[in-house]
Amino acid sequence: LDDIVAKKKEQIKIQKKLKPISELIYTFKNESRDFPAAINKDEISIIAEIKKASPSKGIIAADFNHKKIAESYEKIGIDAVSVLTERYFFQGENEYIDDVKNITTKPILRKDFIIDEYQIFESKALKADAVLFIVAILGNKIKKFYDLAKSLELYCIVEVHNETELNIALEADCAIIGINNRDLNNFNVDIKTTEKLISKINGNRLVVSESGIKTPEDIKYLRSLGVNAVLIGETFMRIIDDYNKLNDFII
Ligand code: IGP
Repeated sequence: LDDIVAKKKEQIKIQKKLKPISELIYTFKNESRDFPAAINKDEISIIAEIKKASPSKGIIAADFNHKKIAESYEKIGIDAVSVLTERYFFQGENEYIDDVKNITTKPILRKDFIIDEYQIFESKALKADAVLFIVAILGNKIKKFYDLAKSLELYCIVEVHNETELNIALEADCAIIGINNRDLNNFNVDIKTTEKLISKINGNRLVVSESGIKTPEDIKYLRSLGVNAVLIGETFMRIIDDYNKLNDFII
């Protein structure tokens, strides 16, 4: 995680010079798709991720084509799309958001490592509907970032991995909590992380279980815990050409 954050810092420095916030805001359009509504249904919702590579697995999808993946997702009827835009570790691109938004009717989550307020403006300019804030990176800055995103009509998933991080998210009064089953410092995945943390989430919040979801049974298990949505990346990337297999996950 430290490596990713360091690389991000470098990139943002350059981006800020290339495109200052004052320029970005001219491109803002108010066309936000309602992300919370998409994951607030009677049934469990599915957020399907577009992810070419990851630091733990290397290249996941050899013949990766973000548009084709978006088409497959649209066809099977997922509820929202998560688009990785981080370049150096996940091989994402900012431009994928607009491409995917033109294919799907669903809201789009920009999946990246947000460490600077600049990136919130950038996400809006890229037409994301929602962004991810990782408490392990932002700590108590969450509240400030959250308020800025809200003012730009961007929805936020606030990601936690343990109880300390969860308490920070709850104190900031975040409406959508993402429980990452993966520890970003050692990449260990344990889907039971969701079970451990969900009982501590109070109030009227939406809960997303993220990472390591491999089977329709995993989804049923998470549904039984009261999770509102699951975020699935790698598993879908590996079966993206097989509609029957993909369809098994739509429960
Ligand atoms: C998806 P998986 O195991 O289904 O591919 O995981 C998603 O949860 C994961 O990509 C993720 C992520 C993140 C990526 C969760 N939080 C933060 C980058 C940054």
